[in-house]
Amino acid sequence: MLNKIKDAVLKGDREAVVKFTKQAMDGGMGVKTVMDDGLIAGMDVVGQRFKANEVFIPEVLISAKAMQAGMAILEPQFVKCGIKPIGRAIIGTVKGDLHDIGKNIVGMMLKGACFELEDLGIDVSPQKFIDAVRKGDAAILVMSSLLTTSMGAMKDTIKSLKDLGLRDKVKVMVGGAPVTQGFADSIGADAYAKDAATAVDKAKELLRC
Ligand code: B1M
Repeated sequence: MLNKIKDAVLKGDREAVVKFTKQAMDGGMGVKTVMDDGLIAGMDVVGQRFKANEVFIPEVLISAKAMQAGMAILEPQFVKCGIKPIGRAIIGTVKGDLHDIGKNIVGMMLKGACFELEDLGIDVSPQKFIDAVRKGDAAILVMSSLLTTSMGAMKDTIKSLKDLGLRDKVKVMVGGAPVTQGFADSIGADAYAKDAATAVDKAKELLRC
């Protein structure tokens, strides 16, 4: 079944992704297994083919949409909370970067762990992050970057927070494929997470809950 999901993502066959994801869930397969070894595994292969110039942006987008349709089926399984959120988080993909699949997974899992989430979307400027921190009572700011060229925007956002005296108001977490612990340390982030599950653990650690 996992291979069928993976193959359907690869082909960008949205209907098949939905069908097989539902079948896997109905058959009692774990939500994390379906996500990691089915949907994300399929997207990984798309990534390898994209890198090797075997597929191009339109095919990647079609696969991404198919994958997200599968994620939408998993989401209710993640989001099973009580009434009181454990904290508020702001999330966004940084300026210059339009990748949102990983960011959405991180957001979905934070929601699943009972964080209240404000999703600022993609291509989020430092100013937009600052405005959101200023206006709300968010405990955590989560930035995602998939491009080496957009990682600098994380540094700019943290610097702006410092310059405006807002750095102590919020914990900052960063992640995304090119981001490393070393980079996170060098820009003064409070935490780095390599994947969505780790992001949830780190967010809870930062709030000590
Ligand atoms: Co883009 N792209 N892309 N792309 N794309 C990559 C990232 C790339 C690695 C492909 C490659 O060359 N091998 C490469 C970046 C190279 C680099 O800078 N290091 C690249 C490039 C170059 C580009 C363009 C420049 C291509 C072009 O136009 N010539 C362009 C840039 C556009 C822009 O952003 N300005 C571009 C465009 C696109 C599409 C629009 C076609 C599409 C995005 C669709 C969308 O997101 N809605 C796309 C895609 C899909 C990819 C690949 C194939 C897949 C990314 C993905 O969704 N992975 C990718 C190759 C690859 O990664 N293998 C590639 C699945 C996802 C679940 O993983 O996002 O890594 P990921 O998220 C993980 C972790 O990283 C982590 O948790 C997630 C789940 O566990 N994580 C966090 C993410 N954010 C986090 C935040 C946290 C913590 C963890 O905070 C605490």
